[in-house]
Amino acid sequence: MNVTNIDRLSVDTIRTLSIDAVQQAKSGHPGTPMALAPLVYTLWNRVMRFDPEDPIWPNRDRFVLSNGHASMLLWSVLHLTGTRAVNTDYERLGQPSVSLEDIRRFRQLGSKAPGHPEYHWVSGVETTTGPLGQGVAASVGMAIARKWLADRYNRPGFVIFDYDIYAVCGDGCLMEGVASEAASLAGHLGLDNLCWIYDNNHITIEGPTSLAFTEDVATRFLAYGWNVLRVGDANDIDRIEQALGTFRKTKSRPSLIILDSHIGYGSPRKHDTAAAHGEPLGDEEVRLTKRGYGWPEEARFLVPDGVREHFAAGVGARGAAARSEWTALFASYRAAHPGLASEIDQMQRRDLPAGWDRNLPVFPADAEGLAGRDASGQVLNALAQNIPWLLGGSADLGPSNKTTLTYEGAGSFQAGSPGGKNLHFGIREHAMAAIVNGLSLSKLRAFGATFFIFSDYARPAIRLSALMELPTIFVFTHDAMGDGEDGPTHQPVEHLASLRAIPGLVTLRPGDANEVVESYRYVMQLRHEPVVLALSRQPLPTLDRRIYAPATGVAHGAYVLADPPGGNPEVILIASGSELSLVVEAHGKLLAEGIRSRVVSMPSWEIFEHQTQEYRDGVLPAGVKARVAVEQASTFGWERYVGTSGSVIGMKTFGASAPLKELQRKFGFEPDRVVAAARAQLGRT
Ligand SMILES: Cc1ncc(C[n+]2csc(CCOP(=O)(O)OP(=O)(O)O)c2C)c(N)n1
Ligand SMILES: [Mg+2]
Repeated sequence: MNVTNIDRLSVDTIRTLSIDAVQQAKSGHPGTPMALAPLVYTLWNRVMRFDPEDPIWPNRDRFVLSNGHASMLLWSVLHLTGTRAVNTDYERLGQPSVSLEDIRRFRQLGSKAPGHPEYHWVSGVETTTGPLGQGVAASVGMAIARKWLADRYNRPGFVIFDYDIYAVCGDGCLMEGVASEAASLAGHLGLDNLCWIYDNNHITIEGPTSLAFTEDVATRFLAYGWNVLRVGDANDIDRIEQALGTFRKTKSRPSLIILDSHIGYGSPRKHDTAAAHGEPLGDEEVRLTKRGYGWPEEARFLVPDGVREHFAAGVGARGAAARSEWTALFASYRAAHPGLASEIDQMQRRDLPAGWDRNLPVFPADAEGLAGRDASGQVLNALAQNIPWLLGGSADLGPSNKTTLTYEGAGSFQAGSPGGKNLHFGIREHAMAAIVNGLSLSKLRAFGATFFIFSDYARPAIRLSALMELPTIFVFTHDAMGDGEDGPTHQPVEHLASLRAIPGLVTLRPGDANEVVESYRYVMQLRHEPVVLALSRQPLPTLDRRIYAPATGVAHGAYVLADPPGGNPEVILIASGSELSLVVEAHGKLLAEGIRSRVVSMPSWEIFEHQTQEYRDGVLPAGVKARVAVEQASTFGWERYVGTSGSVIGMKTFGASAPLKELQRKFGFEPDRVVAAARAQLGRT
């Protein structure tokens, strides 16, 4: 074996930093970093093309720690490699991404060594992990993105994108369904730039995996079409390096490296036990473990001389050389292919290309109208032609969601056609959302689609997109009872309320075709916020904007669509989506009765909350207490806008299977109900 002292010293530095940080924090997960230190060391210092001076260099290899509880592995290696910080304006800063002081303050407020890897918080973290399975699933999106980027931008003599994606995962990740969905798709797509390394330690929190996880993982992945490799000793760094080399030579298949390891390696009493998973070793055990490693027993947070230099000579030198070679290549690429080079620049900064909103449709007034999903399909097709790196797809509902890009040359993303812009996620909503996150992390603009009801199947990844501050786009159609005969299994009720509760996520439920256009116009300009678009299945009347306020009001989240003659309203009707035209009709009836109503279109609570107090007071004047909100969804939360004395016409039960007209009658979504509620608000019954 070619294990030198400095290899061993570097590995044990990762181990002991992890042990000390967990011990100091009195919380955390020491066992897995102790076991996987040789893997992370080998991958980073011998294999990965990553320049610590520039952790956002576009052609770097990606490292995903899907078993995010082992975060000390990442904090150790980011520290030891001297990885530099980057700010939100993509500027490279002089200071370290993770300092030794941060590690001393592991899991403390403000430390750059938090409990789990957090993308928006620490430079060098490629994706937020902790909810098991999400990291590996997002890595599939990264691998798809890399294939797409290479197809579009590489040219003869110019290999601009050839990076690889490495993801480390444990038993937990591989038990999670989202990982199975993602692995199945990765196998189908033959993503040979993707390598998962499975920490096969037979331990989870409750004890040995014999309690609940006895399947043959290798056979399962072979069945998915993966190349499966095995390393029988997690301390054998040469064998690990060899397996990683085999991955790099493997064509047409993703690779799974099954690494047999021992959690809590080196701890005399906790080795191979669940006790090593999630609690500090304890002072006495720390001493014994360090003694076993041949480490000074009393030293804390020790980085021996030569270790940082060793990382600098390994990953540091290799990464710097690769990046400077790439930078020179990119300079000549810019001369040869200026258009493509500037696309890459814009994409990296999440800028939009000139003319990105060219040819967006304008819909004429039409009582019959158009379904939200149909308007969305037209807009997406226009945008995808204007923005080369806008792509996406549906979880097998493209024809229903109207998200299929149908223009000449849009193409289908497959192993043999990696330039296609239509992704086919199959019926895998959870993986779809995680993959869309992975595409967004790779700086593509990506959307994923399904029925609104099945947003539940994608919710954990939607939440992470908000936590990571990624501009992912979720296109959810069949947003209410317009689904009709499909019945309560397909009729969303609580979904808007629950998604509105996710911090940082923008929800948009446009009320007619022109509001759909303006929603996309707003969405495309976001850089750090994910969006859920809730769109109707059924046609919605296209409002006559010569009579009503322009749909550009969508950019304020809510706007006054109509007022009584001379203004000065006495009652406010608020609606979103399919209920907008309903309140417009009620407004007409109220005016005829001499009741001065105002109509507020409110497609997005969150965007409205971003407006100035003055603007919000202008739309919802405090003096007008008589208010009626109408939305075919849970009434939960509408008190915020109608007050405790206001009226909300919404859903308090599940829906039912019946034609839409009957459902509207049964659940009260009719103009006369709105008129009655408005009268009642004014005390005129
Ligand atoms: C979705 C999800 N469910 C549960 C948890 C809580 N949890 C954290 S680690 C863990 C056990 C993971 O076992 P394994 O992946 O084998 O990790 P090891 O203990 O071997 O490091 C669990 C259940 C989680 N983080 N995410
Ligand atoms: Mg395990």
